Amino acid sequence: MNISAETIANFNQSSLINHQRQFEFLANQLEQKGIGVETVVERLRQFQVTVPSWALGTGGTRFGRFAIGGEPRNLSEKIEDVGLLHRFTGNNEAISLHIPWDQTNDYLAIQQLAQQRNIRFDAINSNTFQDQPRQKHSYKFGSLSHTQAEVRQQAIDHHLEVIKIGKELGSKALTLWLGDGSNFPGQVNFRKALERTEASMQEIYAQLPSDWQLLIEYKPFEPAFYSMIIPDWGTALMLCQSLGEQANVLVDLGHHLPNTNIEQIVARLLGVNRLGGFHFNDSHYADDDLTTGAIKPYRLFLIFCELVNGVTQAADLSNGQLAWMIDASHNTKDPLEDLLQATEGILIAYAQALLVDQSALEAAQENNEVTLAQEILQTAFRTDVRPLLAEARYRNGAGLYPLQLFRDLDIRQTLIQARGSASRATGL
Ligand SMILES: [Mn+2]
Repeated sequence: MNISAETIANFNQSSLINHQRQFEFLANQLEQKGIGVETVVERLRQFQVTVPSWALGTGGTRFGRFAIGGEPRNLSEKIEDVGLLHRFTGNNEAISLHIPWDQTNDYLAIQQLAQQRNIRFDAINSNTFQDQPRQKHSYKFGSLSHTQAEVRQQAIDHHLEVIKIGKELGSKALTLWLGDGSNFPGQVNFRKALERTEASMQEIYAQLPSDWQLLIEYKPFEPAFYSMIIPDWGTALMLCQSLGEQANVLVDLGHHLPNTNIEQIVARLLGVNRLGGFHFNDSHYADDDLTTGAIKPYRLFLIFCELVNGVTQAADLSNGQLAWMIDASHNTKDPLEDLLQATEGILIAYAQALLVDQSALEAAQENNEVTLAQEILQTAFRTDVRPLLAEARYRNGAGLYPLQLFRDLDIRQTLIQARGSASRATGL
């Protein structure tokens, strides 16, 4: 499905006067405080959030799955769906693939389709947390950390295959997340398991193209419930430092124990120049995979404050330094609507962080003005920045209000008519 520029312009026209009134009111208020609104809007126009191929269909839990209908049946349809999201938001220009879920026999055709839709390929993901049909060795007891060399070799070979596919598509990063771990004390030798993992990763890293990054993800528990091979950012950082400069840590917001200070982790990784990027989602308990910004928007804002403060002086987060990806799963909402909301949630946090008076905050910190520091942050956080986002989208030729546009055009019903009500996307 391709939505024309004219359709979007017509939709925008109906809300334009109202939007302009809101934008001008906010812009005046911010300008009076000395905030350069044009710069903020420009940053928002440039910022791109990658959509994971596995979030385009409904997810499920181990208890069940409720299909929504019209889900993409193959990789081409996934590219089309991301193209649609990008048309609506102007902020979703890339897709992150997952191998083998997205395996296909004609990557050239896929690349051409992506070009037509103005979509590029972000980090590509491997999968050694489940066995695949016709696979010789099982990953039941681990992959890169497995006790047996032939299982480790199979997992290494899989990663090299993923790199090869990524090269064909123009990806520039491999994301590595391992489900390896143990469920009971005594099951694995912690030290030896990590040594084996490191040795396996070295073989993968040796084959990484020179302009690629290896993004290493960590997670405290699940699927293993006693120990995970890379449970925390410290272990991920150790591995990155041992591998080389192209290895960086990927922070998945849901991969922390409750109340972990994620913004401080982000600052630490920035400080040693090993922050590779993000998997955005939100959580209340653990790896809940909920919509970004739905549960703890203040935490998301504080993370963006560290990024704006730490990445560059110009606070430009779209310079290709970091990978920005959503990693979520939608069990009860329309997956495309959910991705629109997630993208909005991320952009809101970024916009609010751009409103923070950095020099006043620094002065408050230097002078131990605790109350003032809190006021500075909360003043930015409590600003309704949505007119800035709408303005950025409008200038990009995208929808002023993407979710409303999605609903007005009855996109889900159109997708169901084209793909059927029983279509099921590959993935989680
Ligand atoms: Mn993730």
